[in-house]
Amino acid sequence: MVTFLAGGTGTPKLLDGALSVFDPESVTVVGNTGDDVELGGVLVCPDLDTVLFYGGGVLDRERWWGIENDTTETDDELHRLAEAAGLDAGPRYLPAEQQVTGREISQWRRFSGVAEFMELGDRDRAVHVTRTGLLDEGYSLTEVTRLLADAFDLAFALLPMSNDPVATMVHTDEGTMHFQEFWVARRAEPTVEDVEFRGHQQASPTPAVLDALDDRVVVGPSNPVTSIGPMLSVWGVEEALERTPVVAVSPFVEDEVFSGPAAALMAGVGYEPSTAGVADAYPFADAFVLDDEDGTDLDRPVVRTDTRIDDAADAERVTRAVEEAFERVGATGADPA
Ligand code: FO1
Ligand code: CA
Repeated sequence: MVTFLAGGTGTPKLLDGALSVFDPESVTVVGNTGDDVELGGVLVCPDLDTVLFYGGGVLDRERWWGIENDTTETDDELHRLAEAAGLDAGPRYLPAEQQVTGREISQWRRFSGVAEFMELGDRDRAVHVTRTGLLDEGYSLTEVTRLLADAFDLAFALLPMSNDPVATMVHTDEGTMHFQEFWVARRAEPTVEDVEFRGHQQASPTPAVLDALDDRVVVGPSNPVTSIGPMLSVWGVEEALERTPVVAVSPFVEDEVFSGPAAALMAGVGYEPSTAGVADAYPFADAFVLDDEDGTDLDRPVVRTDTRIDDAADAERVTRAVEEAFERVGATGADPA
């Protein structure tokens, strides 16, 4: 059995190879939910959905979010209406009342649907409407995610990190904003001063997540701060990772990051934006997979390979390196249970 911690695009890209190296039935993916937003009355879970759509074979692989060839008729009409009515198209926060999920944290991640600032495709939106409807009926996010995984015929298990809401808030020189406002609306332009996982003290990992963290864990080449950080902020998760074999794949080649805002976010929270900083952020990791061209000296075992992932063959090569790293720390592929 093997568990992947996933957020953003890094780990989903690795899964593309992992699911041909590992038996999909032995794979569990734990998804970040710190990026989640309530937008236009529906709960959007970008990091769960990227894995859901990947596993269902419908992911837009150009953007690594949303559904391929999705139409945007509803989104287009929302923009037409807002413009015609003279309404501001920026992110519009809403008050905490009338929350989608009935929790206080909603006020930090809840946005109006007026000229929605994130594009939701029509099929994508159907997933959010179903998810939100089920949550309103009293299902947990874990149960809802399982039902959606069934609907998309996933061959592996997909779990949200928690049933409790956590909101990744970015403190910048232009004020504090939700991660999606920072990333989508502001294109990561404001200077990051700190990152906070609002609600994390009240959030707990689910029993299913704690179970999955008893197995070997792969931390994919996701952004350590906003993709993996929210999971680590939840009580008990780091402790569980201390106890189990963990291999992490660096999203950096020394101080060059493959994609996304990881460097600015790491610097903002006080980690060196580099492989050395990733190792500092993951004290529980027992071994690392680094790029061939990454000469970083670490205090833990390292397996090197070309870590750029552009296709399934690349992902398979990196997964083999992950397997080798597990062997290096004495964790075999056999299920000890
Ligand atoms: N990213 C964008 O850059 N622009 C968007 O309009 C946008 C919409 C969107 C809708 C649903 C979804 O699941 C993801 C979406 N993303 C969009 C991606 C998302 O902002 C990030 O890639 C993740 O949150 C990072 O992990
Ligand atoms: Ca460990």
